[in-house]
Amino acid sequence: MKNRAFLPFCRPAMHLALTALLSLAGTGLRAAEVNLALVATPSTSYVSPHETITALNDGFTPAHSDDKRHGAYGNWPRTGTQWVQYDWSQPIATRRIEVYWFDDRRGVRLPRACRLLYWNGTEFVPVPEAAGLGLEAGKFNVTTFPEIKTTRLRLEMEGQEKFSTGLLEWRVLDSGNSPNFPPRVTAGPDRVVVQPGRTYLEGVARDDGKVVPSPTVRWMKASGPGRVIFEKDTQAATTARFSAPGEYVLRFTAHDGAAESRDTLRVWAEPPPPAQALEWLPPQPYQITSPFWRPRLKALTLNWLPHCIAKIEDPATREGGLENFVQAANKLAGKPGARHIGPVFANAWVYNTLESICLALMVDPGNDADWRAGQERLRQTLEKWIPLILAAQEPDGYLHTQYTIENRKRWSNKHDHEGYLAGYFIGAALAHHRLTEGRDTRLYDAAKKLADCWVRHIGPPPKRPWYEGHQELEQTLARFAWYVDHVEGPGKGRPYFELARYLLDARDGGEEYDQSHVPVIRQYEAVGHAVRASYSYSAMADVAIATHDPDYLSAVQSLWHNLVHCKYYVTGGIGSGETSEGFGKNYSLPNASYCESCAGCGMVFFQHKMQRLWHQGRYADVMEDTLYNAVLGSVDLEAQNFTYTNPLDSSAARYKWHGCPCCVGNIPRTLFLLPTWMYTLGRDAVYVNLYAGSVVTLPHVAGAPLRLEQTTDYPWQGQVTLTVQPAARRTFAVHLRVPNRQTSLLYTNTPPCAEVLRVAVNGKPVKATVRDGYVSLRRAWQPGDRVELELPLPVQRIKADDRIVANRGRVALRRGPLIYNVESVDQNLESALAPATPLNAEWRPDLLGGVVVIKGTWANGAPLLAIPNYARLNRGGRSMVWMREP
Ligand code: FUB
Ligand code: ZN
Repeated sequence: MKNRAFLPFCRPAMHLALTALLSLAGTGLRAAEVNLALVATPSTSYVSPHETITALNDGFTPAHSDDKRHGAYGNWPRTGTQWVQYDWSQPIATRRIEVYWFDDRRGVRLPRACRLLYWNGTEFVPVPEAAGLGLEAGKFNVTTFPEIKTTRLRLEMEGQEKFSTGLLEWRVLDSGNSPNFPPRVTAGPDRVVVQPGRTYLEGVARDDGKVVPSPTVRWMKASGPGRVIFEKDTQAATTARFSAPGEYVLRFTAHDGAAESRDTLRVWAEPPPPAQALEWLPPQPYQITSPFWRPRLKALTLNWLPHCIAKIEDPATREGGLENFVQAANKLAGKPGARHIGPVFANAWVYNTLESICLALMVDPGNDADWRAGQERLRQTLEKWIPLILAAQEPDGYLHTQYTIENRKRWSNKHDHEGYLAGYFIGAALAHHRLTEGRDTRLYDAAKKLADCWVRHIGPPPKRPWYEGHQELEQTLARFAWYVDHVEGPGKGRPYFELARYLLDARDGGEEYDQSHVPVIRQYEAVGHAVRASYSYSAMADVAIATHDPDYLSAVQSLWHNLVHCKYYVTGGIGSGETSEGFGKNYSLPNASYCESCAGCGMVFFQHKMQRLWHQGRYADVMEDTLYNAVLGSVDLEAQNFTYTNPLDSSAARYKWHGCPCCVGNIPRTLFLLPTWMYTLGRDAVYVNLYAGSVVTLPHVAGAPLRLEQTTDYPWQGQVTLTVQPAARRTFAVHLRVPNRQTSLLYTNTPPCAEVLRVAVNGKPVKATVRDGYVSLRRAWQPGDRVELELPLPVQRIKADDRIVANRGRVALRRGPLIYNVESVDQNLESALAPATPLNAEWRPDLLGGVVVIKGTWANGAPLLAIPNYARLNRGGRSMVWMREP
């Protein structure tokens, strides 16, 4: 029936006779034509999370039906009838529309029928005598009809059986009787500018082209403490500098000869960071005594890594593993029959697991015999894997098993993860070199050979200009450059850093999806795929650390602000999943969130570097939240199962494996790097960013190694003892982080908590002044000096910014760094929690391996029990962060 209803509207595309009118360069439009779609508001029955409705009327002229350079509208995986619609603020008059269908030859195909409807003031009715309604790929399908006047047009499309539909562009041409529309203007995202740098302004003014063909634009200062110096205030794309620090509002105005529109953006002009960034602590042996972390790391060693190893070693694993290296080596040896298994990035879990093994072997398990035996098994794996992996490396250093097996043309498809895999390999090699204290150079040498291969080939002409679709090599090369300098002497790592920077600087003219839509230094809003974004921002922070380039400083600071203050989940997770595995708009944070585990890892890397750059605790605040919730919660308590996504409201159990196992090795490598996250180093200073019972030796503080022993039951209890063990008496500063539990402006906690209850040295209380999130103790330290610290751990109620629609009328709970969940196995989740109800923390050794729970009473009088978010969904049922308030 449905099909028949469509038939009258679906005729072969009409070929319009070309008029003598000139074409507007690149658009296919003729000079006198006005595309009213540009000033319409688009909507739809459904848009795929990884597509966008705004692609419909962005004025782009696609080159073919899968040309997604400017995004696409698609309704995958929905099938059947779907619609897209334009709304205008005043009635328009039209006789013609032009439609460019989207067809990716996969889930989205050309429709089998379409029809055009208009709003007659009461309802949508078919546009009479519509001729055309073509369904052809690779062109604008023109439909003409006697003039209609309306405020809304709707295009319905009927998909082919099993397939979804989509459009790249939909134009609506003015018949000459439409009114003039004022321009639609967008000033751009709010941002930070690090002084004395500039900000890149990219205002957008879209007009119907009436009165004058294009509007005149102007930038001006609306408010702010100093002068604003625009490079050219009459250009939409220009730059601005600021004479004094503070908050500014800039106004962008467009005038089309008759009507004017305006939009504003905010700029925070901030002072530059300290001249010297803090150093990182590379992987190295450590003891973990923390009652909280010890069982976690042990379970990863005894359960999770062996499980990953078994999957990777099993040639039947459909996602691919070690077998790909065997096959690539066969190919290199000229043996026939090699074939590649799994996605193009199938080497990733091998390398991440290899790195995790190396890191797991750096943990001193004390006298735990089981743990030691587990490490011994990991060591054997390492010895088995290394020769197999190295045999797959091509003679010139290139390493990517699918490329070798299939003789693919290198650096020809940015989505093939060549750099992503190279980066993960180099990271694993660095960890292995640290594990063996430089004695075994097999992987290190191979990593250099691989990096050198990239350095030889990739770069500005005469090398090959290139950027990678999935950033990872960028941040690893920056780390590797530092490490090579450290191992081989200053300057030896320089080419690797330069390549890292080049790979970032080369991004432009691509898509938001992989953060290549504009040059990275002009990116101020977190967009696209969240893992790629976090790796990209992390690598940008590396460049900022090494160069203090003002554009890089402004960009990373702006991205941090946008991420943390507009797109950040209270668990420290990122990526709502509203775009392909990526971000939605500001404040769009549905609780059925994506929050991929790899994106949590990327957040930790990014925050760590921002802390090194700015020496401020707020970055460690975010890092701690992400580590204790988003990342730690991605494996279950026994480390038998993991989860790819980390929604804040879910009934989905964790699982053993995934069709895209990118996170399986990334999670443990991030957790095993705990000492790296805990400490950052100044020349005569150490920053204590995290608290965990452990013994770690820092290679140099005030010119000599420094052993730090933390004794604490944090995060269950707030007392921390830090025993400082320099080899001999030395003067340096110990900066102790005082956590601020509400660094993100999206969330407000009651009671607030950003203080320290007590600081003492050798039993003597000292005055604790908190600056930039740290209490600083500078003195001549003797071996055995003891610092005591007491952090408050109140139960806090969290309210979300009202712009987060999903959490209106809801409340969440926190204690210390831990966010809490309520679970259906303990109570009815439809109940509400009244604002004044007392809440208490209680240690429950019998529950979930031993946790502090939060207890209270629901509004209906039933008992409330909340457990830490990381321990969620270990007992089945549903688990959620945000509870209803009455
Ligand atoms: O592309 C490699 C990884 O696969 C990404 O980081 C994940 O989001 C998944 O798409
Ligand atoms: Zn992942």
